[in-house]
Amino acid sequence: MNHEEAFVSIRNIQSSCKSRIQLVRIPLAKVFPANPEILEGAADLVQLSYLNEPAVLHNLACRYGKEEIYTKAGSVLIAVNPFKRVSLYTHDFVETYSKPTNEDLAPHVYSTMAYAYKAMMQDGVNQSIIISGESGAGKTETAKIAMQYLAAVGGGGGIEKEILETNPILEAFGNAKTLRNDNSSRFGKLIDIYFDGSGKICGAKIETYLLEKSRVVQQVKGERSYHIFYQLCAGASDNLREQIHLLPAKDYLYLNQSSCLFIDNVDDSFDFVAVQRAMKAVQISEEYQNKVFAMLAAILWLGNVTFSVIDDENHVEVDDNEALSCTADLLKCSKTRLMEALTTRKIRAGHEDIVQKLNYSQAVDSRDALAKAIYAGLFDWLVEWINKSFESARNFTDRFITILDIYGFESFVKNGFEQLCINYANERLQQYSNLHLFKLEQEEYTSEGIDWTRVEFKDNQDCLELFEKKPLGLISLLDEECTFPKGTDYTFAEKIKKHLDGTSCFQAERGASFRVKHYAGEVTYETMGFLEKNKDTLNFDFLRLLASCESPLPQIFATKLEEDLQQRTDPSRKNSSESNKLSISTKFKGQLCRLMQRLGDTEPHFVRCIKPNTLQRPDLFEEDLVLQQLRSCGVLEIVRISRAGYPTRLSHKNFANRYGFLLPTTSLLQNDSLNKCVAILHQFNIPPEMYQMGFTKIFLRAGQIGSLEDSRLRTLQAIIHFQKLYRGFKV
Ligand code: AOV
Ligand code: MG
Repeated sequence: MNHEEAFVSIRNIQSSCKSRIQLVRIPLAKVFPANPEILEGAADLVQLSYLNEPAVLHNLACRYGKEEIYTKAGSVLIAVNPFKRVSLYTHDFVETYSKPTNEDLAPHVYSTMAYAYKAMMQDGVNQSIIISGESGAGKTETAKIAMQYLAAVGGGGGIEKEILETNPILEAFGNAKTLRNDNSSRFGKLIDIYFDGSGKICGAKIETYLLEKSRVVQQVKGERSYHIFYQLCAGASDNLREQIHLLPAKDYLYLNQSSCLFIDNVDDSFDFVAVQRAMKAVQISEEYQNKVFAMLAAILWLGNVTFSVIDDENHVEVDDNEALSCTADLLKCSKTRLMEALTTRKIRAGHEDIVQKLNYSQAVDSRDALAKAIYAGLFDWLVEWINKSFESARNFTDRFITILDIYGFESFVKNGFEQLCINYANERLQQYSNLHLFKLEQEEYTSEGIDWTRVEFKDNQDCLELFEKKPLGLISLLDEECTFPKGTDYTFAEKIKKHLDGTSCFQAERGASFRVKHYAGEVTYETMGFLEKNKDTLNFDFLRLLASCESPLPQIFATKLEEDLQQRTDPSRKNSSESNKLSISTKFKGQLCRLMQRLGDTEPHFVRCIKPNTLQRPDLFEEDLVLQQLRSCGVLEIVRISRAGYPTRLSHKNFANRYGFLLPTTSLLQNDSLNKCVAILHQFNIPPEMYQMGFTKIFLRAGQIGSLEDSRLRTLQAIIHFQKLYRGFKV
């Protein structure tokens, strides 16, 4: 054997962990030490003697084969999607994890939640659960499991059931089948669950982020629109069907164009019953439910509205057919006004309105814009309603645990504005995790003068700057192009190529495409539709039309109308850049920024979901796919930092106060906190490699505080016992 090569017995990892031995010749540089068998399937990657990529993969694969889908990586919980029911969520599990115990319990979402709940109750610090991972990795399921745990330990008042019922509603209206995930979230969600002083759930508040509206009118082959449409078409009662002129899903253009009407193992009509039940649980009466369904039907009928060209300039009129009558009837608006709004546009010239006729493609776009606006309005209305129903109870407390579940990183063959926004949100979240897991940690060591070997991590600041930099970032340049009357998707592509080519993370591509190097992989975006989607202008006439309808939506549109009117008429805003309505991307940037600030006021817990295969199949662990995800979120680095780090830290004063009374009376003469700390460490034989003394704080390695706490508890119990005896003696 020469120096460069080694014969290695390769264990062919099967999901069951059974090994098959095979001899192969490979370069020495590619050989990594394996961990002793006793560490096979370790519950915390921190325990591994050898920390290398194959070892981590092997460990996760072993656990996955045993249906142990959760593994700790230091402070982060890794959850590998089982794509099948696993028996980890029974009542017994809730019991086990919610009881105080000294035992080391297996990693679980429940243990993360139990820790957060305890910290919130004991220390009064609000907590956040930040769930990340690619599309289909299991974020939404994890969020639901987390909510179910909280409902189990903090339930009893009944409100927890209502809170859980928000899930089927929001999933029906905000999730859809994509090529990556049969139940993909197309909006971001932050839910605060509020608790009273006794730890009981007393309310909730939901905030949603940028719903993918374009899906309502268009989907790529093999994907679907929002679940609720198919559920309605499949599950509506005969009575309702008649009331809202409903046809089967296959007869609506908005649903049949992607040649995908069903999802394997999903019964839409069964799910419709569940959604109706859930709506009832959050006090949406049957009457109102039917109004919501009527709006959905209106959207579907609107999609079937057709136009005929009437002159050489391609101008159109609306075909007066069933689709048009049904739409007008369901929206409760006049047919003539609807026809007018669909085929003309009023433009303000000086003090006069000029009516411009629309050509075929403009008319189709305006029809689709109306459908999208109604759907987005309906979604907002639902969220607002749900929030109102929890409002009164929430007022009595400011103690909460918040759970973040956004859309995961996406990369398709074709990626558009939606993917750009989704992936931008993921970059923000990635930076937030980095900040907490690496930056702040290391900064504290430095500022406290702790002897420390830095752990390098992949910073994604460059990529965020590519998006956010002013004036030459993607968002600013897009906004700028949107204000140019002659700006098109193509001129936008030219512009970003001119200004951004050569910057790291950006690469010009052929035609109107560009490529971004994201923390989770490279994605090529096509700029088609960027300007329209970013502007998101709804024809003013539509707003007025909708505000005049007698449907349940006018409330929302009336507010929008007012805002819009104000923006257009407020002279103080004229000619300033704010006079234009904020674009979608700029609004989203602001929302994400506020989200990060809100999370910043909480103690965060990170759950990283991993997708083991792209086929959404159980018992299939594709190593390359998993490895790429582990790399992108820096799992190895997280483990390194946890291993080298000192997770427990207390100020000298707190440490001295908490454990000082355990010292023999002679040492108590020390009145300086630092000296007391040193005396305590000596008294309890804590070896020097297990702690470091900072300028103001003492840093302890994992596990060290446990024995001190045990002694403290035992001594306190003895004191109480003694006091009782003493009192008994006196009486
Ligand atoms: P995501 O939220 O991360 O994707 P989901 O939570 O929707 O992914 O998970 C996708 C599918 O994986 C689910 O529909 C389940 O079938 C399965 N799954 C995930 N976690 C579990 C679990 N703990 N037990 C059983 N099955 C599970 V996206 O919303 O696309 O980013 O935008
Ligand atoms: Mg999801």
